Amino acid sequence: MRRNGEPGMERIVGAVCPLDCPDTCRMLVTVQDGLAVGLRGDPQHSFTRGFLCQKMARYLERVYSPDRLLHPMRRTGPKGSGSFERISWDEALDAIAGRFAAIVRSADGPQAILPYSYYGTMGKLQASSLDRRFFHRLGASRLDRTICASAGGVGYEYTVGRGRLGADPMGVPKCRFIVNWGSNTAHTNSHLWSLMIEARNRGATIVTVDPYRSPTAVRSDWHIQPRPGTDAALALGLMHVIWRDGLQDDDYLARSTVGAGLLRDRVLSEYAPGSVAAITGVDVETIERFAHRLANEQPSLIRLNYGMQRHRGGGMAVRTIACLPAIVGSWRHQGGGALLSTSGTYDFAMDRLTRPMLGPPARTVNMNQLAEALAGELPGPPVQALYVYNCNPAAVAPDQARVLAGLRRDDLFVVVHELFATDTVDHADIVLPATSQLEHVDLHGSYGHHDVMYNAPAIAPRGECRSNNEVFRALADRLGFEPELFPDDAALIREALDGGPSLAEITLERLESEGSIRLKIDTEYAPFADGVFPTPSGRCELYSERMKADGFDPLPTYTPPAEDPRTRPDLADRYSLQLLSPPRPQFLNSTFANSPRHRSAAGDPTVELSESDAASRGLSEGDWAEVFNDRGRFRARVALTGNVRQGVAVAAGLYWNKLVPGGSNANSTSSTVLADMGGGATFFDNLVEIRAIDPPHRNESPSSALHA
Ligand SMILES: Nc1nc2c(c(=O)[nH]1)N[C@H]1C(S)=C(S)[C@@H](COP(=O)(O)OP(=O)(O)OC[C@H]3O[C@@H](n4cnc5c(=O)[nH]c(N)nc54)[C@H](O)[C@@H]3O)O[C@H]1N2
Ligand SMILES: Nc1nc2c(c(=O)[nH]1)N[C@H]1C(S)=C(S)[C@@H](COP(=O)(O)OP(=O)(O)OC[C@H]3O[C@@H](n4cnc5c(=O)[nH]c(N)nc54)[C@H](O)[C@@H]3O)O[C@H]1N2
Ligand SMILES: [Mo]
Repeated sequence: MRRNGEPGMERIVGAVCPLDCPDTCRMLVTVQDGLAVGLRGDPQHSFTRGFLCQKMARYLERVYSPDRLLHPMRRTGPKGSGSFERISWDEALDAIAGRFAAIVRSADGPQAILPYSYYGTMGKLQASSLDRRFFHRLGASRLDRTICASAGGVGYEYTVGRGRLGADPMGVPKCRFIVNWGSNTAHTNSHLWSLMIEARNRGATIVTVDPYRSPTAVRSDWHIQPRPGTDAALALGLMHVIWRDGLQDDDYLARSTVGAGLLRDRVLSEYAPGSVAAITGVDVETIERFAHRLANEQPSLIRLNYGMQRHRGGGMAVRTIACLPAIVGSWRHQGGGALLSTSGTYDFAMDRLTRPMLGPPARTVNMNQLAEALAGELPGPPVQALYVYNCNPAAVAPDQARVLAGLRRDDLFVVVHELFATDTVDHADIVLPATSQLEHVDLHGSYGHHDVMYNAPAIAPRGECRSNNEVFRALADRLGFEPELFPDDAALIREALDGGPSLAEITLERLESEGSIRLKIDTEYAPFADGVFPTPSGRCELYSERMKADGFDPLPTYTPPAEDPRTRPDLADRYSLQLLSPPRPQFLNSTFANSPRHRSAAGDPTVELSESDAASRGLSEGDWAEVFNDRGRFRARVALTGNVRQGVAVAAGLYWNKLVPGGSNANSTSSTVLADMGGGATFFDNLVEIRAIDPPHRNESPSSALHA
């Protein structure tokens, strides 16, 4: 099929990186005879400037991988075995529609169907449009998508009024003091990191606050290493020093905040550097110096990310840190203040796209509690059918052993729409093959810059792959839903763009020709320079009536972790190491963990320990060890990098279970305890123990390990 003009003719198609990452790079795909033969970053894109990360630079290998799923399949072996036979799309869609219709008619009703998705693609269309309409119209259970950013989103919103408004990354080169707080920026937001380096070249200092000497901490001028989950206490200690030493911005505080006096009284009486040092493990002198520099070296920026959110007190920690810019007056400057996410600047018409009011009211299931949902422990009817897309819960969800046990329930009907045979796919009754980003159309915002972007399809779908939206259209048709609710993708893009002032004059036609367009916001955008905040009071709420009404302390406070040996002696007897399991740079969550190139670059799973913790357990560099707690266990090689303090362990990377010895990853130990706000996940609030084991046999097949 020659769809692309003359044989041999090359054309360049503008695309967008679909990964769940703040950078949202613009890419240029070279297409020849219907094949994508080249892919590079777009040097014209203002934020990403032509540079792609080590994952997306090789995206064509993924698109054309021999491992792509290319046709629908039906399970033939036991659940989890990954044995399937090829079927036609008609057979697959009939099986799904038939089963869904039967569940809708059953005594349990449609709420026994649970959609399960996250951001395998960030595209507005393929991540949150017809899927939402379909499941709302069906009356299925609703999914609260809390696995990543919801605790901090809510905490930030209490303070500044809109969870996802923050400093303009394009202003970062002007900053003088830059803090990466719980953020591995050099790897997880690498284009922002380049702007930080630009600031450093102009004299700025880069600081990282992280219990782990992360790659970003290694490259920073100053690394502050608190105990996990103690960030709020550290921030309150900074406030103490700032007020005690008169470093606060009185004018900004008086004009633009609520509750400054109350907060000042609290921190002066309760958070003296000595007590904060005892909680955080950060010494008094560091706390004093950090406070002085943050206040004095303006513009200062706090890039706060996910590290501190994945603990029980994560919402309150973000809420507390988000007060600092108003106290030191850093919101006055472009690039200054705090940056959690930029996505709130976009006025996409999300409600029109997703239609939350469609269909009957239904229960909401928190996605972090998939284990409980599949075990029938949540209120409402038992889950009879699970439809997974854009997500790999068998590897990424907490309390993995219980998630897998749930997925293996014989009476559960599981549909998985995927590009690759993930651990989740192995548990499917019906597997549907998904298009890659080069094979479908999409519209993108970003959570790390301010551009609206258009992803044009570059090539025809491989094999029989279909996009998420195509599948929901076909299922809607089979279930007799109103066709006007399931229009084509161009119509959906127009609806999404018809949202509000920041999108004024941005049309599908312009996007098709320009590819990427900055939102209609100031060139020198500084959201709170005028001191007006989108809170109920119109000010930055250091004291929050809304929090009080919601049952929280209305003032910032410190909430200890759920699993901390110092506050949980009951657990500390058996499990004394706080395990952090952040992503590995070679993978994007569990995406790319099946790519031979990225797997070999990442190497075996590792667990980093302090010398003394290793020695007391008889462990040496390179030894295979088992990391375990009451929830489960996984294997990793001991790495003595000097990057963790005593009492902390780090197992980076979300490996695929079936591709590692032992057949499980770090989420076999993480818990489904929810964070204080937003129902957030607590992946890093996790006490474990570690013991030596024999090395895996050379010929031990990872998949036989899984099914042993
Ligand atoms: N290369 C790559 N980039 C990615 C991703 C990826 O998988 N790979 N994932 C993307 C996604 S979905 C997300 S959500 C973001 C995540 O982006 P980040 O938030 O930057 O990533 P993490 O590595 O999860 O967490 C950052 C750091 O927080 C630290 N940390 C853990 N506990 C605490 C704590 O209590 N306090 C403090 N201060 N720090 C703590 C960890 O040690 C880690 O170094 O990155 C996105 N970008
Ligand atoms: N222990 C621990 N656990 C974590 C984290 C951690 O740091 N530590 N991080 C958490 C975070 S921040 C996040 S965001 C989650 C991420 O968890 P997930 O959202 O599950 O992310 P991925 O592992 O990248 O899996 C996404 C899947 O979507 C598929 N996909 C991509 N595009 C499409 C498409 O167009 N259609 C369909 N149907 N499928 C597609 C990909 O092939 C991939 O398998 O994991 C969380 N889990
Ligand atoms: Mo995430």
